[in-house]
Amino acid sequence: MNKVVDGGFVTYELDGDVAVIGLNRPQKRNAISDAFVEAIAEAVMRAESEAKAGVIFGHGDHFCAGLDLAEHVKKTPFEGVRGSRRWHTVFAMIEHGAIPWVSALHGAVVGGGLELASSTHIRVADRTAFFALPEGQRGIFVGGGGSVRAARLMGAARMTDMMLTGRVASAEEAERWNLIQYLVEPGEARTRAMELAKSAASNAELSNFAIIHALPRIQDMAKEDGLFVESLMASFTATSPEAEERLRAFLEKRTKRLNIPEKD
Ligand code: 1HE
Repeated sequence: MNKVVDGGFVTYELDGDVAVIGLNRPQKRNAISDAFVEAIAEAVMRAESEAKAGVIFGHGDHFCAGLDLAEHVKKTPFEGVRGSRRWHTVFAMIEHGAIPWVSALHGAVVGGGLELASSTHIRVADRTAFFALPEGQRGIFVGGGGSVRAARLMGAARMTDMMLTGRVASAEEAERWNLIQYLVEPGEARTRAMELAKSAASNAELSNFAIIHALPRIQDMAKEDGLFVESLMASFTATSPEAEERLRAFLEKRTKRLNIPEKD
């Protein structure tokens, strides 16, 4: 494993093909300031240049308490909208970049923290995780893509409830609501996220690219358009040299079959 680089707001390390970004402002519960957003952007760009998948986790007792409210309180309306647009750009680098990302969640996954997690492709939470969108209580609105990404994961009705009433969802509720895909025991989120990221990193890069770029876009298309784009992506990936080699490896029994879970 590469040495952990502590860039102030984030730590960065490379574990094989997987880049690991740690949100590193635990004394402020990993609240995200403007400089913190830039540190995330820098780490994501570095990961894209040297890794095949990435993991994002939080140092300390929480994943992330969202927007840095102390910094936000002093902003003009124009600075506010520019700040929100910058969050959109940086989180889009995660969602529609070159590699898949897995978030490992524990403790507070709140406001902008939930928006960050929603921009990753797979969310793993341990049972200490709790999810909230207290923007209504703070007199603000989501600004890091939550109205698009988090609402699509859990549905607008649940998100409206969370924002209007301050409802805090448990990790178990988050799993039922489709906010997370994996629920693990306390302290195990990062280990499971690493396993999943390593698994994704072993796929053909072109397939991963198609999965993270085409699949979400197809959800926004009319049925016939979606099917047409699917055919293009299917042909584009299947005719690549890597696909040919991987298909041959399967037929010649040189590769593992499915990861079928073992029964207890
Ligand atoms: C913060 C922040 C923050 C903590 N900005 N400083 N997010 C929220 O409304 C969540 C606000 N935070 C909390 O509700 C709690 O801090 C937690 C439940 C996450 C954790 O509680 P706890 O008891 O462990 O910590 P604490 O004592 O509340 O906080 C420790 C310190 O972190 C304290 O500073 P200190 O100088 O008094 O030690 C807090 O002020 C500081 N801190 N959270 C600034 N968020 C792009 S739009 C997105 C919109 C949003 O994200 S809105 C949701 C904002």
